[in-house]
Amino acid sequence: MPQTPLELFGTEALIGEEDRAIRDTVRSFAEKEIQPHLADWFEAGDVPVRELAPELGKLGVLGMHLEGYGCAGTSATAYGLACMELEAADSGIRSLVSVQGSLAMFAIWKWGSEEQKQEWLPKMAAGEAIGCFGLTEPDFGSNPAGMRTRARRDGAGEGADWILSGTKMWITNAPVADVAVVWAQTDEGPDGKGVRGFVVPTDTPGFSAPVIKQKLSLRASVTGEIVLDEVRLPASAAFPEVRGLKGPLSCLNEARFGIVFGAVGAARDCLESAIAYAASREIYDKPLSGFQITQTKLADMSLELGKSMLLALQLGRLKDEGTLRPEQISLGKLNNVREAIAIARECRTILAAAGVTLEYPILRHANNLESVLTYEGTSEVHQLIIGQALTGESAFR
Ligand code: TGC
Ligand code: FAD
Repeated sequence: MPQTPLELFGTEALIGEEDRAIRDTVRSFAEKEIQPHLADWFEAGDVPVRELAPELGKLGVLGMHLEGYGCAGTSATAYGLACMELEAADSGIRSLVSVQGSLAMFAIWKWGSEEQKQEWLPKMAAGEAIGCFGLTEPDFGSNPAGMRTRARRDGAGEGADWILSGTKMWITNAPVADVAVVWAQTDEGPDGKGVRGFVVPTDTPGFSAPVIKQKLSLRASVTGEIVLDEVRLPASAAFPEVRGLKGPLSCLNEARFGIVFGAVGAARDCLESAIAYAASREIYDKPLSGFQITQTKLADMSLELGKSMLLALQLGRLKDEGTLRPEQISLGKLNNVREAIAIARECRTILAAAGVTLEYPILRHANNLESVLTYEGTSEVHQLIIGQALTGESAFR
């Protein structure tokens, strides 16, 4: 009886009963409610975020690893496994959940005032309000310290309104969001030290979020700009305490952790599809799966997939213990996305021509993974974070 790649590694035994039950529920939802629509959503370059979000809210995955305010308070590993199942469907769906739970909700949960938490978190957990997270700008992606978006006080004193102006770029869900967490430079410090976060309702005058069209990757996800044209906000819109880049970077830790697991899901789906295809495809009167070259490819890919899974579970264990460090998350994101994209491309060769259509998920995953390789810190940025941890020297500048 053929084994699945992860069975070979016996990783199932490393997952606790409760985490496994959550994982199975998410897998079943993804298979029934998401998978059947993906080819159409991807082809259309659109996804019905407004309809999907309340369903994901009922499933309990929006902000699932946060405590209180309507969030489920699961383990970090359970959150990772949920990301794995969602990304086995499509990276765009995992992105929706990452951006909502780990970026927009986490930012408010970790850094927001009690008033901001009460106002936004319960409806975001339910999927009734959609959030986005604006850090990247047209000229500043890897180096957010250079951001040009400005927040200035209109008048003197802590009670004065804020005025925001600038442009954010490549922002997942911005065109459909109800609330944007926007990071902006203030005059409270130089070189990124004065960066502050703002909770911006998207119906505030001066806020607009045009859609970015013609993406060839992450097509089942809505991406937009955020244009802030003298957006006036009350003093209470700012996160009260946090200053500097550690505000947004702390949120990225959460989303990057989800990607460590998510990439395994995309790779697993590719490999399972390739194994099934190779068994059913006959060449030279024999199943493709019976040829040595096919088996060598499958063996090497199953090895990398299993190693990625072990790495994800180890990082999950560290996060649940409360000891996970940012450079360890970088190891996971660098390895697991790099290997997932290699697996997706190799699987595509097994399907040959059939692999270039949307009938099979493989090239859709491969194309999506190009975005995953870039967002939440490019591979090069993660190499430099690891390099800095190893040497004590920053090679960023
Ligand atoms: P650096 O001088 O090293 O640090 C500035 C301040 O931040 C603190 N810090 C962190 N805090 C928490 N978590 C981390 N991972 C942190 N890394 C750094 C640091 O201690 C310092 O604090 P303080 O209090 O001393 O001021 O910063 P740098 O300017 O040299 O930046 C280097 C680097 C590489 C860390 C950073 O620029 C970086 O990560 N660049 C990549 C940008 C990025 O990943 N953007 C992602 C945007 S969001 C997105 O892509 C969403 S995609 C959709 C989806 O997720 O599905
Ligand atoms: P750049 O920073 O211009 O990098 C260009 C090249 O330079 C890369 O190869 C990079 O690795 C390399 N490089 C960078 N620094 C160094 C260095 N020090 N040394 C050597 N090489 C270096 N952002 C958000 O804020 N919110 C979102 O919701 C969001 N969603 C996204 C969705 C999609 C589909 C995509 C594609 C992106 C999204 N992003 C989002 C933006 C994403 O985080 C950025 O694209 C990413 O951080 C890289 O920035 P950049 O594209 O400007 O590349």
